Amino acid sequence: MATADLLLYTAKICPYAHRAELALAESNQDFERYEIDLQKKPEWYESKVNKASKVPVLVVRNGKQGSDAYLPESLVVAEYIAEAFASQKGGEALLPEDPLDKARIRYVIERFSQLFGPAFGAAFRERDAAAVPKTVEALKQFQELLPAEGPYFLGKRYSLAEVAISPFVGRLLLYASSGLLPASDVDVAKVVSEDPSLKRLSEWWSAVIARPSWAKTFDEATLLKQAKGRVAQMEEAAASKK
Ligand SMILES: N[C@@H](CCC(=O)N[C@@H](CS)C(=O)NCC(=O)O)C(=O)O
Repeated sequence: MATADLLLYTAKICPYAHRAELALAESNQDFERYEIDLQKKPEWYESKVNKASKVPVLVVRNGKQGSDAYLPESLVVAEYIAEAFASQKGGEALLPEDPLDKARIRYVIERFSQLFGPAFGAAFRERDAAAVPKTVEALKQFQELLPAEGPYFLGKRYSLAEVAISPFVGRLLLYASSGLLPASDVDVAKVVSEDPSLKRLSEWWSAVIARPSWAKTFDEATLLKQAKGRVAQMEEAAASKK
């Protein structure tokens, strides 16, 4: 497919939606962006766009037989973008051809979710201070999957692994350095950037955020504004339960 008419339902706060935006940026695809306010979703969103009522959803307009295709689920969307627009307009092919490399990438993404997801969810959404150091422990374990020769999971080649994982690491570091995680003795941002035990992860991280796709998609000001609103709401809910 040479070009496509694409619409993305997305939200800056959402790391899953960020995966889709990164994949589009890396593939140099233009698209129309529709920001969904997750605190006040439009009433038509669930019935017209996604029965699961989540972002992201990529709409591929005028696809087969002239109809629009609605693709939910961030990894489905990111893989579609990777395959449909591989290395077009000078963009990076996000999925390797080799089946073994492809399988490795998928495993790394799955393992990251297993290790990092519960700790991050407990720290940010459940406001559990004890989970903050667990996010660092998760990153340490996860770091072991990075090859010695980097900077990326596939060595010199940026791939779907970075697309899928970096949105979560970015949010952890931003929230930690902006006081949006529960108070903890562990300074997450400092540990990740300075602690020798996370040297390899830090090298990976520096390479990811140096890419134009990161600057293009990581809107820190909007993200912080949305995240602050979300934290206020979660803390209010937690206080009313006490
Ligand atoms: N498994 C989904 C998860 C997407 C997801 O959880 N999105 C959240 C925002 S980060 C959402 O839209 N939640 C609905 C809501 O907040 O009402 C994916 O990978 O796309």
